[in-house]
Amino acid sequence: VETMARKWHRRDLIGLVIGAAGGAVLGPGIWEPIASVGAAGATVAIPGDYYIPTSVTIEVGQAVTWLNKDSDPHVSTSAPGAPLTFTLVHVPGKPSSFTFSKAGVYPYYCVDHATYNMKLHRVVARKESDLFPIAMEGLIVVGGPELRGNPSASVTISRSAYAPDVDVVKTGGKVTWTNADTTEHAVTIVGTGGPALALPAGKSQSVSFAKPGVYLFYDQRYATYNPKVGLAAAKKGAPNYPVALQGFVVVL
Ligand SMILES: [Cu+2]
Repeated sequence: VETMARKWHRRDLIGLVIGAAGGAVLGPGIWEPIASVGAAGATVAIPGDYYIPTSVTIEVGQAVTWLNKDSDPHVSTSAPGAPLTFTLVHVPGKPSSFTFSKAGVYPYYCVDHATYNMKLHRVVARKESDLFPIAMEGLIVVGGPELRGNPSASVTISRSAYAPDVDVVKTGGKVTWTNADTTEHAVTIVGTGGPALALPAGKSQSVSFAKPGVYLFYDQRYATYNPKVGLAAAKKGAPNYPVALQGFVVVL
Protein backbone atom coordinates (compact mmCIF):
# COMPACT_ATOMS: atom_id res chain seq x y z
CA VAL A 1 0.00 0.00 0.00
CA GLU A 2 1.48 3.27 -1.13
CA THR A 3 1.32 5.93 1.53
CA MET A 4 0.48 9.48 0.66
CA ALA A 5 3.60 10.80 2.30
CA ARG A 6 5.74 8.51 0.17
CA LYS A 7 3.89 9.57 -2.93
CA TRP A 8 4.90 13.16 -2.56
CA HIS A 9 7.89 13.29 -0.31
CA ARG A 10 9.38 16.70 -0.96
CA ARG A 11 12.04 18.09 1.23
CA ASP A 12 12.47 21.34 -0.61
CA LEU A 13 12.98 24.08 1.88
CA ILE A 14 10.13 26.44 1.36
CA GLY A 15 9.23 28.99 3.96
CA LEU A 16 5.85 28.88 5.60
CA VAL A 17 4.80 32.48 5.55
CA ILE A 18 2.29 33.71 8.03
CA GLY A 19 0.39 36.69 6.63
CA ALA A 20 -0.20 40.11 8.05
CA ALA A 21 -2.64 38.85 10.68
CA GLY A 22 0.04 36.65 12.22
CA GLY A 23 2.82 39.14 11.67
CA ALA A 24 5.58 36.53 11.73
CA VAL A 25 7.61 34.60 9.21
CA LEU A 26 8.38 31.06 10.25
CA GLY A 27 11.51 29.17 9.37
CA PRO A 28 11.75 26.75 6.46
CA GLY A 29 9.24 23.93 6.64
CA ILE A 30 8.89 20.57 5.00
CA TRP A 31 6.14 20.66 2.42
CA GLU A 32 4.51 17.31 1.86
CA PRO A 33 1.11 17.67 0.25
CA ILE A 34 -0.98 14.52 0.47
CA ALA A 35 -1.47 14.51 -3.30
CA SER A 36 0.34 16.18 -6.15
CA VAL A 37 -1.46 18.05 -8.92
CA GLY A 38 -1.10 17.02 -12.55
CA ALA A 39 -0.43 13.28 -12.22
CA ALA A 40 -1.38 11.07 -15.19
CA GLY A 41 -4.52 9.23 -14.19
CA ALA A 42 -4.86 7.81 -10.71
CA THR A 43 -5.55 4.59 -8.85
CA VAL A 44 -7.30 4.35 -5.52
CA ALA A 45 -7.15 1.22 -3.41
CA ILE A 46 -9.97 0.10 -1.13
CA PRO A 47 -8.26 -2.05 1.52
CA GLY A 48 -11.25 -1.78 3.90
CA ASP A 49 -13.79 0.92 4.68
CA TYR A 50 -11.43 3.66 3.47
CA TYR A 51 -9.68 4.95 0.36
CA ILE A 52 -5.89 4.97 -0.18
CA PRO A 53 -4.92 7.58 -1.08
CA THR A 54 -7.68 9.84 0.17
CA SER A 55 -6.89 12.54 -2.39
CA VAL A 56 -5.96 12.05 -6.02
CA THR A 57 -5.44 14.51 -8.83
CA ILE A 58 -5.93 13.97 -12.54
CA GLU A 59 -6.44 16.07 -15.65
CA VAL A 60 -9.80 16.43 -17.36
CA GLY A 61 -10.45 13.45 -19.66
CA GLN A 62 -8.45 11.09 -17.44
CA ALA A 63 -9.87 8.32 -15.31
CA VAL A 64 -9.66 7.30 -11.70
CA THR A 65 -9.52 3.53 -11.19
CA TRP A 66 -10.55 2.00 -7.90
CA LEU A 67 -9.36 -1.43 -6.88
CA ASN A 68 -11.45 -3.11 -4.22
CA LYS A 69 -9.03 -5.23 -2.19
CA ASP A 70 -11.63 -5.74 0.51
CA SER A 71 -13.94 -8.75 0.83
CA ASP A 72 -16.96 -6.43 1.02
CA PRO A 73 -18.47 -4.49 -1.86
CA HIS A 74 -18.35 -0.68 -1.70
CA VAL A 75 -20.33 1.97 -3.54
CA SER A 76 -18.71 5.34 -4.24
CA THR A 77 -20.82 8.37 -5.00
CA SER A 78 -20.07 12.04 -5.56
CA ALA A 79 -21.04 14.34 -2.72
CA PRO A 80 -23.67 17.02 -3.36
CA GLY A 81 -22.10 20.03 -5.06
CA ALA A 82 -19.63 18.05 -7.18
CA PRO A 83 -19.30 19.34 -10.79
CA LEU A 84 -20.72 16.03 -12.09
CA THR A 85 -22.44 13.22 -10.28
CA PHE A 86 -21.19 9.65 -10.37
CA THR A 87 -21.96 6.40 -8.60
CA LEU A 88 -19.73 3.36 -8.90
CA VAL A 89 -20.11 -0.13 -7.49
CA HIS A 90 -16.81 -1.70 -6.43
CA VAL A 91 -17.03 -5.47 -6.55
CA PRO A 92 -14.37 -7.26 -4.41
CA GLY A 93 -11.22 -7.98 -6.43
CA LYS A 94 -12.35 -6.03 -9.49
CA PRO A 95 -11.15 -2.67 -10.74
CA SER A 96 -13.73 -0.03 -11.64
CA SER A 97 -13.08 3.27 -13.40
CA PHE A 98 -14.73 6.59 -14.02
CA THR A 99 -13.53 9.13 -16.57
CA PHE A 100 -13.91 12.74 -15.50
CA SER A 101 -15.07 14.97 -18.36
CA LYS A 102 -15.36 18.12 -16.28
CA ALA A 103 -12.67 19.88 -14.28
CA GLY A 104 -13.27 20.67 -10.65
CA VAL A 105 -13.05 19.26 -7.15
CA TYR A 106 -15.09 16.17 -6.38
CA PRO A 107 -15.61 15.12 -2.77
CA TYR A 108 -17.02 11.59 -2.68
CA TYR A 109 -17.88 8.85 -0.21
CA CYS A 110 -19.07 5.28 0.11
CA VAL A 111 -22.83 5.05 0.65
CA ASP A 112 -22.47 1.68 2.38
CA HIS A 113 -20.18 3.06 5.06
CA ALA A 114 -21.10 6.73 5.28
CA THR A 115 -24.00 9.15 4.86
CA TYR A 116 -24.11 12.79 3.83
CA ASN A 117 -25.36 15.42 6.24
CA MET A 118 -26.95 18.24 4.24
CA LYS A 119 -26.92 20.62 7.18
CA LEU A 120 -23.21 20.23 7.91
CA HIS A 121 -22.37 19.66 4.21
CA ARG A 122 -20.16 16.84 5.37
CA VAL A 123 -19.81 13.08 5.08
CA VAL A 124 -20.64 11.16 8.26
CA ALA A 125 -19.22 7.71 9.08
CA ARG A 126 -21.65 4.90 9.74
CA LYS A 127 -21.01 3.35 13.16
CA GLU A 128 -20.18 -0.06 11.74
CA SER A 129 -17.45 1.22 9.39
CA ASP A 130 -13.87 0.03 10.06
CA LEU A 131 -12.29 3.36 10.95
CA PHE A 132 -15.23 5.01 12.71
CA PRO A 133 -15.36 7.95 13.46
CA ILE A 134 -13.36 8.46 10.25
CA ALA A 135 -15.74 8.39 7.32
CA MET A 136 -15.07 6.51 4.09
CA GLU A 137 -14.56 9.60 1.96
CA GLY A 138 -12.12 10.99 -0.56
CA LEU A 139 -11.33 13.92 -2.80
CA ILE A 140 -10.69 13.91 -6.54
CA VAL A 141 -9.14 17.00 -8.11
CA VAL A 142 -9.68 17.20 -11.86
CA GLY A 143 -7.42 19.80 -13.41
CA GLY A 144 -8.45 21.75 -16.49
CA PRO A 145 -9.24 25.22 -17.79
CA GLU A 146 -12.44 25.44 -15.71
CA LEU A 147 -10.53 24.89 -12.50
CA ARG A 148 -8.66 28.02 -11.63
CA GLY A 149 -7.08 28.69 -8.30
CA ASN A 150 -7.81 32.01 -6.67
CA PRO A 151 -4.96 34.22 -5.45
CA SER A 152 -6.57 34.01 -2.02
CA ALA A 153 -9.33 32.18 -0.17
CA SER A 154 -11.05 32.52 3.17
CA VAL A 155 -12.27 29.94 5.64
CA THR A 156 -14.68 30.93 8.39
CA ILE A 157 -14.84 28.81 11.51
CA SER A 158 -18.35 28.96 12.86
CA ARG A 159 -20.13 26.50 15.18
CA SER A 160 -16.98 24.39 15.03
CA ALA A 161 -17.29 23.88 11.28
CA TYR A 162 -15.21 25.17 8.37
CA ALA A 163 -16.98 27.10 5.63
CA PRO A 164 -15.99 26.23 3.00
CA ASP A 165 -14.15 23.01 3.83
CA VAL A 166 -12.42 22.81 0.45
CA ASP A 167 -10.51 25.81 -0.91
CA VAL A 168 -8.73 26.09 -4.26
CA VAL A 169 -5.86 28.54 -4.65
CA LYS A 170 -3.05 28.98 -7.13
CA THR A 171 0.56 28.30 -6.17
CA GLY A 172 1.63 31.03 -3.81
CA GLY A 173 -2.00 31.73 -2.96
CA LYS A 174 -3.03 32.76 0.51
CA VAL A 175 -5.66 31.15 2.71
CA THR A 176 -7.04 33.06 5.67
CA TRP A 177 -8.81 31.35 8.56
CA THR A 178 -11.11 33.48 10.69
CA ASN A 179 -12.52 32.24 13.96
CA ALA A 180 -16.12 33.46 14.21
CA ASP A 181 -16.74 31.26 17.26
CA THR A 182 -16.57 32.45 20.85
CA THR A 183 -14.22 29.57 21.69
CA GLU A 184 -10.57 29.22 20.68
CA HIS A 185 -9.56 27.13 17.68
CA ALA A 186 -6.20 25.94 16.35
CA VAL A 187 -5.68 25.02 12.72
CA THR A 188 -3.02 22.43 11.95
CA ILE A 189 -2.07 22.12 8.28
CA VAL A 190 -0.66 18.68 7.54
CA GLY A 191 2.40 18.67 5.33
CA THR A 192 3.54 22.26 5.69
CA GLY A 193 5.85 21.57 8.60
CA GLY A 194 4.52 24.63 10.36
CA PRO A 195 3.06 24.86 13.86
CA ALA A 196 -0.69 25.05 14.45
CA LEU A 197 -2.28 28.45 13.84
CA ALA A 198 -3.63 29.70 17.14
CA LEU A 199 -7.02 31.29 16.62
CA PRO A 200 -8.56 32.90 19.68
CA ALA A 201 -12.17 34.02 19.21
CA GLY A 202 -12.48 36.67 16.51
CA LYS A 203 -8.91 36.30 15.23
CA SER A 204 -7.60 35.57 11.73
CA GLN A 205 -4.40 33.95 10.48
CA SER A 206 -3.13 33.50 6.94
CA VAL A 207 -0.79 31.03 5.26
CA SER A 208 0.65 31.24 1.75
CA PHE A 209 0.96 27.90 -0.02
CA ALA A 210 4.21 27.70 -1.94
CA LYS A 211 3.87 24.15 -3.32
CA PRO A 212 1.08 22.70 -5.45
CA GLY A 213 -0.79 19.75 -3.99
CA VAL A 214 -3.62 18.88 -1.64
CA TYR A 215 -3.29 19.80 2.02
CA LEU A 216 -5.44 18.65 4.89
CA PHE A 217 -6.13 20.98 7.76
CA TYR A 218 -7.85 20.18 11.04
CA ASP A 219 -8.40 21.43 14.56
CA GLN A 220 -5.99 19.68 16.91
CA ARG A 221 -8.24 20.48 19.82
CA TYR A 222 -11.16 18.52 18.44
CA ALA A 223 -9.51 15.98 16.16
CA THR A 224 -6.40 13.85 15.70
CA TYR A 225 -4.63 13.11 12.44
CA ASN A 226 -4.55 9.57 11.10
CA PRO A 227 -1.57 9.36 8.72
CA LYS A 228 -2.63 5.93 7.45
CA VAL A 229 -5.67 7.38 5.67
CA GLY A 230 -4.64 11.02 5.56
CA LEU A 231 -7.76 12.18 7.37
CA ALA A 232 -8.54 13.54 10.80
CA ALA A 233 -10.61 11.67 13.37
CA ALA A 234 -13.01 13.58 15.62
CA LYS A 235 -12.27 13.29 19.31
CA LYS A 236 -15.08 11.94 21.46
CA GLY A 237 -17.18 14.80 22.75
CA ALA A 238 -16.09 17.14 19.94
CA PRO A 239 -18.80 19.31 18.42
CA ASN A 240 -20.45 17.57 15.44
CA TYR A 241 -18.93 14.20 16.43
CA PRO A 242 -18.35 11.87 14.57
CA VAL A 243 -17.66 14.50 11.91
CA ALA A 244 -14.10 15.80 12.31
CA LEU A 245 -13.27 19.49 12.12
CA GLN A 246 -11.15 19.23 8.95
CA GLY A 247 -10.88 20.64 5.47
CA PHE A 248 -8.68 20.69 2.38
CA VAL A 249 -6.64 23.31 0.58
CA VAL A 250 -6.03 22.45 -3.08
CA VAL A 251 -3.04 24.35 -4.46
CA LEU A 252 -2.86 24.37 -8.27
CU1 LIG B 1 -17.75 1.19 1.70
